[in-house]
Amino acid sequence: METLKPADLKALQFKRLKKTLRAVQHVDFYRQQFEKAGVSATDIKTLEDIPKLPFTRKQDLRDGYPFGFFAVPMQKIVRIHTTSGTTGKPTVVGYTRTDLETWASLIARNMTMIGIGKNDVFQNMVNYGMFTGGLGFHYGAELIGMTVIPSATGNTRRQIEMIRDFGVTAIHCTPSYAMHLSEVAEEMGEPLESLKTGIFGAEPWSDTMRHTLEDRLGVTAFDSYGMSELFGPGVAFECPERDGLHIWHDSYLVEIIDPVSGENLSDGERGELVVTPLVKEAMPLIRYRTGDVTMLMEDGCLCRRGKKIARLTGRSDDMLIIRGINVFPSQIEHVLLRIPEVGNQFMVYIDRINHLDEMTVEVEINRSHFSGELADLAKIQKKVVKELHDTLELRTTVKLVEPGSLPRFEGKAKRVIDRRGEI
Ligand code: ADP
Ligand code: ZN
Ligand code: K
Repeated sequence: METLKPADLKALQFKRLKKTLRAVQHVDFYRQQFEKAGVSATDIKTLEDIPKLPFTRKQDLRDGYPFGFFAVPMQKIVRIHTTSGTTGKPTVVGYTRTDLETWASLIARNMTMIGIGKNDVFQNMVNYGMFTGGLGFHYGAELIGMTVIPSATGNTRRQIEMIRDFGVTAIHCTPSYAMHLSEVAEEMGEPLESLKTGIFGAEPWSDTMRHTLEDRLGVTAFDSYGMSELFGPGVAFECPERDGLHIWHDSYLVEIIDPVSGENLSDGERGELVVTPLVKEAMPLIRYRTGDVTMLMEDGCLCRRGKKIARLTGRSDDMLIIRGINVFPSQIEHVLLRIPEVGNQFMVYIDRINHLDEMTVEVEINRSHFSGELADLAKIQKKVVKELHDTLELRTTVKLVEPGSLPRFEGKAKRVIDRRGEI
């Protein structure tokens, strides 16, 4: 699949697209959408006809809650997961037995690509419940014969003991949790010598964060991208080049669109990722608008064929607008990670005071860079305000707090609290 010649890949994609178009005819929503748009499956004669098809939005899935998007009878559904609900009510996804096998093999492909396999001991430190990252990675890792430790989340000290005692070589968790893990390991004086590979995903993280995690955990860090609507993790993954993520074009048809006009963008242009999965049985989707921002890169990776996508900087709806200025939480993270006097955990509060947006950033002081003098504290605070201003072009209030006092996250971090809507 990963070395198919472009013409053969196109033929396969088209065959699978046709099958998907037949499958969605079992879903009321699609029958209505196709009728509204005045298109039918027979109008799609080549892959280039895709823009004729209507989009599917997250809101459509919410409206179809719980099982409105299932294209097969319930007897054929063997598993249900939900999205994390980061941006609203969680939506439901269903899987047939074949879906579960297909999903596991996609993850196995990713892990094989970065060179881990049978000889590795893999600790999967994410939620094993409704979140797709737990069972998804579990089955993928088992399929390639890794020794899997389903440690899930919680009890970080115990997680660290297991890494040490079981000689864990590869871990999977959110980048936020990885940061916490490294702090606790440091406190315990555990060097985590066996670790080699870190797979981090489920939320945006910067390259600065990558370097910090690699330093602190002694791993090579790889980015993993996915979403429940597209099975879960396993959609796109960094290869050893670590310059963009390979997305499996035989399984996912990729478009990048202008989120406002809906027009298709060219390679190298940043926009919203739109995906038509080609291998889903229980819940096929057409032109699913992921809400995630990326671009298609040129097809030139040293390791395998196919255009990669750029790392995901955040969701189109992550962006905060503070006094008219666009701010991504990842920019704040980037600034703070570069300042040694403060720690890596932060919280952002946004309030509207006298009709003006006010942003407050709380960050922990780094004890090893703090003399204990009050004057020193003021100096550090000034520095953080200035560095944030240089990057964001926005004046923020900075509160320095005790090390260890800010929340730590086991799954996806929620670092931004927008209180502007509250009375
Ligand atoms: P929810 O959309 O409710 O958070 P999911 O658990 O399905 O539910 O999460 C999928 C979303 O997580 C993606 O749409 C994307 O916004 C984010 N995400 C997943 N992996 C990454 C990654 N490697 N980089 C950036 N964002 C990611
Ligand atoms: Zn590659
Ligand atoms: K720092």
